[in-house]
Amino acid sequence: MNKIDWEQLKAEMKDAAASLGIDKIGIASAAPFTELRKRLERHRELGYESGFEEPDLAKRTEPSLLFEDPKSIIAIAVAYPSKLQDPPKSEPGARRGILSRSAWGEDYHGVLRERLRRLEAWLQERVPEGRFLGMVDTGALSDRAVAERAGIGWIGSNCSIITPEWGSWVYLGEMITNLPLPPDAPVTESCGSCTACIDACPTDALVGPGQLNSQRCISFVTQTKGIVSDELMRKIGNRLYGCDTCQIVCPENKGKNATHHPELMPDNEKVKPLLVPLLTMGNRAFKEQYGASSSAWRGRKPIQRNAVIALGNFKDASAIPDLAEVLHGDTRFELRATAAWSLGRIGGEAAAEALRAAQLREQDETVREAIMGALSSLAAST
Ligand code: B12
Ligand code: SF4
Ligand code: SF4
Repeated sequence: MNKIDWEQLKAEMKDAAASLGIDKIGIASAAPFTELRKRLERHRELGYESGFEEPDLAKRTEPSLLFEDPKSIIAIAVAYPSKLQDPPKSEPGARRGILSRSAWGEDYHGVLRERLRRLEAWLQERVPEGRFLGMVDTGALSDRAVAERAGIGWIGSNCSIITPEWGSWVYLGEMITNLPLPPDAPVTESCGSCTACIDACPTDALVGPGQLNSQRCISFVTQTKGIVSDELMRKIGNRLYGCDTCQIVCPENKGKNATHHPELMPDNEKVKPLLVPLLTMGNRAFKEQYGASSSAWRGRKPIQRNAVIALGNFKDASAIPDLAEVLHGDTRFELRATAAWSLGRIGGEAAAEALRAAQLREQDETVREAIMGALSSLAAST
């Protein structure tokens, strides 16, 4: 590989990025992420992890543990849309939930892996001795830390990588390689004195600039499978998967709406669906409607539970019979308990009646508690 002009190859690769379906490429050195290691240790001590991260901190921060003799890391970003065209209205009797923008199009894991394969083939053609290890989200490395080092963008106070070109509406991926590509410099932009995301976070999950307590982050909560606390259920609003609040308020995202990747474009009815039909959706229908989206990775239960919560938060009495149906007939205790909460939140005599009827037949202790909690909150409000 001696005779190769690496600077030249890097420039050609960046020129080829758009033809490979990639919006930005940057190069990071493959040196250990020593500062990140300290941050990750502190993050764990404070109990701020979500549990979705790779648990082995050495693997997260030392590329040489993942790849023999790494020489550089190629970071990529692919931009995604942030706006719906003619979104359907959420109206009384026809309330709708919302999926976060990162789950709008085709599952980005597959899309970015395909982009990395194209990039690998492009490089292999020019350097047959090249070796590559690609990863997107589920790999051990911190995609954001790699992207920051590679000059893709800066780490915003909302934790997201913000690119000067596409804002934070970008997916990230990377490839470790034995090609000694010269590293890029980190971008020089920063958040300055802005604190809009920290101020807007509904649960104060952003405990400081670039520091998140995942356990309080609505995005995380929407992806859990159990029963959610009263406080967090109120704050979920109508979010069915993920949360975009700290990105929507970001001035760096103003006017940023990448619509040039057809497979990442949203289908309005899928990303802002009617809530009631979700309640009774079977596995097959779920796979048909959501199987191709990244929101499906935890199965249908979290999305259905969130639909139940959203109906409660809308306080739309027309949903009472549907929620009563869940409370009486759903086989999953988490769904029944959440339906009890939603009925309590909507209130009124019809909701109370459904709760009392369920109390007579419910056997599960957790659900019984939820029913009693809902009935006493109803009694307190009358
Ligand atoms: C676990 C995880 C989550 C968890 C925890 C998120 C978190 N902030 O820690 C939950 C489920 C909450 C989550 C939510 C989301 N996620 Co997520 N998630 C991940 C995952 C798998 C690991 C992240 C992780 O290790 N977190 C632990 C923290 C401590 O490390 P880190 O975030 O990687 O890096 C931080 C440190 O490097 C630190 N840092 C390092 N140096 C310095 C220096 C200074 C001065 C400061 C202040 C900070 C700092 O800041 C970085 C950014 O937070 C990554 C994929 C991956 N393999 O990296 C995707 C990833 C971070 N998620 C992503 C996305 C899109 C989201 C959501 C926007 C989805 C949504 N709409 O709901 C939200 C955003 C929530 C938020 N405000 O961060 C994208 C981010 C794209 C981008 N532009 O930044 C990633 C990279 C997936 C991908 N490949 O595209 N996610
Ligand atoms: S994703 Fe939502 S809950 Fe999480 S930090 Fe951002 S605004 Fe807060
Ligand atoms: S809202 Fe302001 S502080 Fe937060 S990430 Fe955007 S620019 Fe930075």
